Amino acid sequence: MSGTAIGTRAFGHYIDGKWGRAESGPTFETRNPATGEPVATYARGTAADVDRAVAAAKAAFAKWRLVPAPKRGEILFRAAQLLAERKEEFAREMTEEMGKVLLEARGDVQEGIDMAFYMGGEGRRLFGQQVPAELPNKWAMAVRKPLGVCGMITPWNFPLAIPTWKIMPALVAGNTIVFKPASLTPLLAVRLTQIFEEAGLPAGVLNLVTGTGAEVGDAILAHPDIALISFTGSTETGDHVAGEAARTRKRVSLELGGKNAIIVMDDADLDLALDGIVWSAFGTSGQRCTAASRVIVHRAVERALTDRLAERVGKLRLGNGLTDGVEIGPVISRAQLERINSYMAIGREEGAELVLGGRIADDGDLARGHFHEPTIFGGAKATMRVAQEEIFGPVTTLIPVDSFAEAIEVANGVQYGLSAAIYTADVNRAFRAMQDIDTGILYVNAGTIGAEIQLPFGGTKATGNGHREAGQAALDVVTEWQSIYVDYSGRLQRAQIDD
Ligand code: UN1
Repeated sequence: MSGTAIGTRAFGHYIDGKWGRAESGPTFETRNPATGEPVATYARGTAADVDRAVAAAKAAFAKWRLVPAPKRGEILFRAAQLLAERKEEFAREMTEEMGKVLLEARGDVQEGIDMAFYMGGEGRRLFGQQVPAELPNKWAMAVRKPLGVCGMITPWNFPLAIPTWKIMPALVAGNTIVFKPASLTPLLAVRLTQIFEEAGLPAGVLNLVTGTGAEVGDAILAHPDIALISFTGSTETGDHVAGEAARTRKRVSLELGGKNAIIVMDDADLDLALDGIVWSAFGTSGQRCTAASRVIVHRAVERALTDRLAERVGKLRLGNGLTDGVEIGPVISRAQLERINSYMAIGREEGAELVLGGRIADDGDLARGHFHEPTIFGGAKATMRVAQEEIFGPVTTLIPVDSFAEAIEVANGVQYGLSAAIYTADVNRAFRAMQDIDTGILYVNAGTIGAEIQLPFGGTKATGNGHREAGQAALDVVTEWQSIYVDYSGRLQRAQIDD
């Protein structure tokens, strides 16, 4: 194991440009999900800490909103540069605390770097609208204005990337932030905050409060001085977030669950489809919102695909994500492991065929962590719970279909709408899938994961509430439009009435 300081690292909140001491109050600890070893200790925040953080953010907003956007963008560029310099170090820390294999932890940090550079560039764009006025000697335009204090509540599966999706657009647009990371993985949130401090972000613009959802999260949801909540997590918690935030009429942006499908048609390149399924279903141990937890397969290729998939997945190596050659890391916690494993009995009782896996993996060193065998259910019906519910683990369910039309119907027949994919060599089918699949993200001849930050990220139906992160769409979440009319005619001109 790297880092002799493991278990001795302790971090307080970061409020108004100052780091508190973790030891000055109650704390909580994180543990490496691969080994059970302690990783770090954090201050366990309260509503009083949230109050202080919001007050700091509110005071800082008065100045930050007036800093020219290109200057705000320069701070993001510096943060991007610093993240790039520490990419390897941060990736290792992420693997220690969250468990994803190092290759993927590097990808998570890279996604944060990409977002920082992209939104840094927005400092010199932040396009508004300028349109012709209907009256002479009159100017008409709309500009983006920041909202104020934003409450950012982030999940454990992308400890760096998802915080950057929320924080970078908010900052470049002139907002200030109270940031609450998942209590299972605050380390990269601490690192990101330290990076901003080093990059010269003024005190109070970004405040970090660690702790539980019930204490810190709920205090953020209830605070009257917070204008926006951006939350990524389960649909169940998302419903709670939206309900609580409605009491103080906050804007709410939600990124919630998925039950993403890969369709494999009878004309697909099976080798390519297998690569996409293995990567999308079992990468990050299936703990991505975008994970392929369903494979909708044309009956003509069902047998071949099932057999070849089982052969490939059976060879995947489980273990500590810092060990060379390991392809599947642990899942995040004991509770999650048990939840995933409970679906094994659910699937079997419903009559799905257990093609591979199905057990908690506890041979040798694996017993120290939270490992689940990569699992494939085959021959499933689209209505079964294993074909409908988000499992968030290394489990995928194969559903045979007889036609393209049925494949589309099954793909759309779940409550979620985040990501979907189709493997086909037929350009007409590909375009019909683009037209008829009801998801926020769609892939043709690629798996369901791997969204790039310059396009909108998010989904339809129970996956969210209509907002998008990333790309230009992220700016719509963190800004308010102000339409401005300037009449330089020197006389009263009445819209809709005068010529
Ligand atoms: C998530 O799972 O919440 O497209 C985010 C992807 C990554 C982001 C996933 N770029 O899989």
